[in-house]
Amino acid sequence: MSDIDVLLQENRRFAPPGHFSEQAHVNSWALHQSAAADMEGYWASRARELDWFTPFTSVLEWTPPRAKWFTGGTLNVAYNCVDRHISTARRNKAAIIFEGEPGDRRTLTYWDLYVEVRKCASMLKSLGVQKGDRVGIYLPLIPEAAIAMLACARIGAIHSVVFGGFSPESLRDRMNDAQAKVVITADGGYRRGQVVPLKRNTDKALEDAPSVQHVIVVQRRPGGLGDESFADMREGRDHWWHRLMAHASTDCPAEPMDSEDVLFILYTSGTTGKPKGIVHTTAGYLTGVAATTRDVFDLKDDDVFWCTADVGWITGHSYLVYGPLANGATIVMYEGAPDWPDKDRFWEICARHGVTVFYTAPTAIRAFMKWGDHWPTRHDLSRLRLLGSVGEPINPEAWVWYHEHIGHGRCPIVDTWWQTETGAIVISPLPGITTTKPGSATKALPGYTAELLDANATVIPTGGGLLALTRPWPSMLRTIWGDDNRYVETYFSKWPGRPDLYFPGDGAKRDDDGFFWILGRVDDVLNVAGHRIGTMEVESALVEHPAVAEAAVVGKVHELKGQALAAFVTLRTGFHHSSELRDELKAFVADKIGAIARPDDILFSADLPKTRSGKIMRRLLRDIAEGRALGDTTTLADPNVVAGLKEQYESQE
Ligand code: 7RM
Repeated sequence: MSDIDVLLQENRRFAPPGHFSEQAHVNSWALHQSAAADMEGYWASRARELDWFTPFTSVLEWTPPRAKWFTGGTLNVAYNCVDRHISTARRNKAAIIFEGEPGDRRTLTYWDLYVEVRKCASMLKSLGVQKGDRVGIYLPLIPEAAIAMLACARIGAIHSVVFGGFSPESLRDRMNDAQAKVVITADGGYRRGQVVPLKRNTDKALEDAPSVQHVIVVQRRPGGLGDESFADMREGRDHWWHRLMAHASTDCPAEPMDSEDVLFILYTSGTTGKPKGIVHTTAGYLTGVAATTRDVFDLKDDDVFWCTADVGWITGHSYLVYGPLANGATIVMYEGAPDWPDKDRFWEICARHGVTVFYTAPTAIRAFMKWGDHWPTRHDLSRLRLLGSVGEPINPEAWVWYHEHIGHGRCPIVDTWWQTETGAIVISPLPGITTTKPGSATKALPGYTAELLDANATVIPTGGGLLALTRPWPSMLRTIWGDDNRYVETYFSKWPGRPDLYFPGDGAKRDDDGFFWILGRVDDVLNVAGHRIGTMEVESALVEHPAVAEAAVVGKVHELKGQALAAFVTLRTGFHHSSELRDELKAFVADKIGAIARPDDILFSADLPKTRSGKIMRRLLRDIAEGRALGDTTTLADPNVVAGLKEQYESQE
């Protein structure tokens, strides 16, 4: 396999503002240097920032591709996220500021959380849940989701959160794979003014999930004791959360867990086949997320941190719940959609709660750009001091828009690269020291070693190649639940004879400063006339055009070139498609990055097919561009989008 060609040049630079650097937790590169000199020593010291019941005796046992971190020690994740703050001034500090989509609000202090988590843990125990048992969590984004996760952690039960937007079939498959004993759900959740029927979905899922013995139902819909006809409670199996909690005891000590005990399983859909149950363990995971939350988001006691991700994704696990709470931070949690009831809901929330650190995804940023600058302008965003991005490569244009229109030129941006499998952020700026470049996730954080490799595992110092993590790290996945072979094959078999090299599946380029530019999944890389082109660069060029809000680029078979490019383009509000604009965009790309990347086809569309976590699904666009039947569409947020696109694409030719 040849290297990936590097096309796009981005020369803008953003040094950290002086006032930011002065107060930042990390304000020199010495941390990187000392961590590189003694990786294990570095992580041991970060692990010691946690509260341990018994100290660990060994830092790392590494028998590639298997790592054990901090063995010999015992600790509890819920204790670290809640109990340890109770004996400090944080006792009455807001832990969770919650806002429901309909506008209901609740604030839980650390003390409130302490009460709720212990009661929830007792409730689980009273239903027979024991250490090591699996508990499914299928809830809207409400405080009970965090409480349930922490309650599981408290008693050593393994949670598996399933995103509330998933279907009954997805829930069923995950509960069966995990052999869950209990499912925690709600009578409904709110999304764009509609009620998502979570309990009905659960009933449907459980028709064929015999391991589940009990269902706990949070009453989310208003109306006294809950609408039993809607929730349809099944005698003996189903229990209202509030009824059990009313009698649950706060007397429930945190279970001492071994460092390598499983904390949770989180399913992630691979490109093909059944979802993978990514397994994370206790001490390494918490060390990784606590340390990166503190350093990357520069969290201080007076910060209000809003990570917009749902708990159904790893971002919600690591940077909505575990990382911030381990740091004793105040978090904002919002249940609903960014455009409900209007397209400024996020900015209204930022202004109302005085959000200081805001972390969202490029897909959302591009939607804000598309909707227009006037939405954020209406609100007071002056408390914001730091912005973050995660989930996909962020196009330089979106980065600069975010910097200007949300950060008002004042807030550093941290573009954080990581995965469900890495557990915590791996490549990211540190906001007090890194001079950022729009579109680059910059460098590996202290304690991580990322390289670009070619097919023979030779290091590529500059240029394009395969991203690899060459040393183990504490929050790495430990296996795939029930399928250890798949763990080895998927992540540690890219370079034969080198089970020590982790392959994340992404391509990247490295510039002269050693900065990484993630180019996307290698499955998406294009090959045009022998040039390997990352989709990200062509998409970024398109998005630079003032008419374009979002673009997805795929390859289609071409007799001469091997592949030709097909681009799917969404326009910004106020722009209209025409054949002139199509020609203009083709010329624009050719001009920006070279004739090699000039798209053969451009299709204008109102929406792009995305996964439920907002990542563009190029595989289906390839099916369309190559005239094939559509592959699996079950993981899409809205399967209608892709069916509509197919029709449109075929009728234009
Ligand atoms: C956190 C998360 C992982 C994949 C990863 C990449 C892509 C995530 C960035 C990014 C470029 C980023 N976990 N990705 N963050 N690409 N820049 N800052 O998203 O398991 O759901 O996805 O997402 O391809 O491999 S995930």
